[in-house]
Amino acid sequence: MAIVPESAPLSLTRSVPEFDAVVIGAGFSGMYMLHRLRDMLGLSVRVYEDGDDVGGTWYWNRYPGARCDSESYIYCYTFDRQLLQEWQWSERYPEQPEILRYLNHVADRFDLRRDIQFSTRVTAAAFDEETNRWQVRTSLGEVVSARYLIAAVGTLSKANLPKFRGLETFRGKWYHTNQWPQGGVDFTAKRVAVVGTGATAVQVIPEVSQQAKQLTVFQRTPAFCVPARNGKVDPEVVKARKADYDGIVERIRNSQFGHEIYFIEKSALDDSPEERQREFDKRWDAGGFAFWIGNYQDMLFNQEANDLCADYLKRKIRATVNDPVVAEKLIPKTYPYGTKRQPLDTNYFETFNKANVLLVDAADAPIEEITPKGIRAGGEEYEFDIIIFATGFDALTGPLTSIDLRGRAGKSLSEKWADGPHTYLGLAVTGFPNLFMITGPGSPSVMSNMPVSIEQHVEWISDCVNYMLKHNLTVIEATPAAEAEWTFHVAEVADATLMTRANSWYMGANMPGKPRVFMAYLGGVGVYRQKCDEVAAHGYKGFALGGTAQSGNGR
Ligand code: N01
Repeated sequence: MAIVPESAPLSLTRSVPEFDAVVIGAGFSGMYMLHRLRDMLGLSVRVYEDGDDVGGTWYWNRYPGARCDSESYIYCYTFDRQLLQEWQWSERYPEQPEILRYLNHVADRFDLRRDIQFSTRVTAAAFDEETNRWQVRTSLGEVVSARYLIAAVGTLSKANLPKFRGLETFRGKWYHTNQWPQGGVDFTAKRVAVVGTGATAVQVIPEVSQQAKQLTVFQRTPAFCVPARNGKVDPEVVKARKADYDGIVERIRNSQFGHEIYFIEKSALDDSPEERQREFDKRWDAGGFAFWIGNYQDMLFNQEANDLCADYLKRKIRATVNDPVVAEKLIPKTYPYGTKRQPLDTNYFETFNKANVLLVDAADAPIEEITPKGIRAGGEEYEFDIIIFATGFDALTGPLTSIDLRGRAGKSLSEKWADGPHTYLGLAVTGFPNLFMITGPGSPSVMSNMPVSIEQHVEWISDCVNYMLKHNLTVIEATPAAEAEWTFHVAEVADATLMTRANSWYMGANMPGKPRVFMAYLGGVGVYRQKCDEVAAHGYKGFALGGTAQSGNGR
């Protein structure tokens, strides 16, 4: 291991271990990236992972109720048909321990761990323009060099813990949902606060309310929830799906969002109120994302159509919550339906009927400070034994800019993205040659079923690396024109929708000072895949390729 002082400029650090590729992160994306590069291309790969085992998102997010909102039969790798046949999911929506077991199984099956260095964070990486290689520094002080640097860092991996005054004075225990203790937390006889009401809190709140003596929820913006309707899947359905995986994979890869869920191909305004009610009921009863991404096709484009969907959900809240004052507080009023990520719930609104649950409207009474005893909001002090921050993430860009990534001329990614992410296809960044991002900003990413987008990116990147090897090339970089055109396109597609109207994490609006930019590509998983394939088919159009293996220090 080459240990190099933190002060030594990375670009001047030579004589260090060399790899063909360094992959940052051993979640869904890093694991598959390793398999592709090592086992299919025969490259030397080092994966660095902050956690002490594989799993990424599913390693860290162990909070009570943690469960995936995509259906299990498609929330998995599809690259190995045998694996698809072998693995049995126990429920419609897989819960965190089960997904972690699955990822461990994959790590064993493909013997991945021997090339993953755990408990090691990549802290910095700099591109060396002389050798066309990345110099990578880790939290252990180790420096290695790699031709390719692949950020498999996840999109929701940098927790957002708001800077609440006085947190350090709190005498109880506090946790962020993203950094949940391995052994779990016992809420028995405890007074518990949950801050936040996003998709995570919606899973946490009903669970904690069952154990805690008293649960107080601090809500700044209410959520439009729909029922998950989790449960066992009919064995006949499981069998039919197993028999049809080729068809399923084809359909999800070419879909809008990576699910087998499709918009109703007409306007909500074209149906009579009775027909609309029937369509809404059907989706409400089906549970899951059907109400969100399987609704009328103009729901995310037309405010009038959107209002019809929103009104249906508001009626459901009023019908579920007994106290009309509480119900009104729980009804979203400040953003169009579906423009924040759809939370799926199991008894979320019902939870506010329980005698031990209190809702504090943090929009009217903002959290002022954390005190030794609890939380002061709206001039009142609430006392707690435990505070849970379900306050989300510095999404998409945060995990990347929190690494000191420096491209040509030592320019940092944070500087480059000061006014929002600029990328080509969400895969590459001008000025950062040989760097690839998996599900980066500007790709469908968080607006899709993640494993579908992850597999597409991993396969595209490994095909690209293979092309470089075959053509004896050592450097690939997005051209400024291609990057500018793509970044403009991502924005124009988002601007045509209502999605930009919410203060969502998709917009960076949850982080004070973060530029307000819609960060995912909304053109659809299928359309996007075609565009990426065309780029590859045209010799990586929009990229400048160069160098030779001789000039560039081996492969
Ligand atoms: O985070 P969020 P999340 N004072 O940002 C509130 C994925 N996920 O962890 O809306 C008071 O959505 C904030 O309020 P506001 C999924 O993609 C996946 O819940 O900003 N409140 C909000 O209510 C999801 O979208 C699964 O006004 C403050 C909450 O904290 C993403 O993770 C399951 C505050 C944060 O909500 C993030 O969800 C769960 C403050 N200072 C989650 N700061 C799966 O299915 C923030 N808040 C895989």
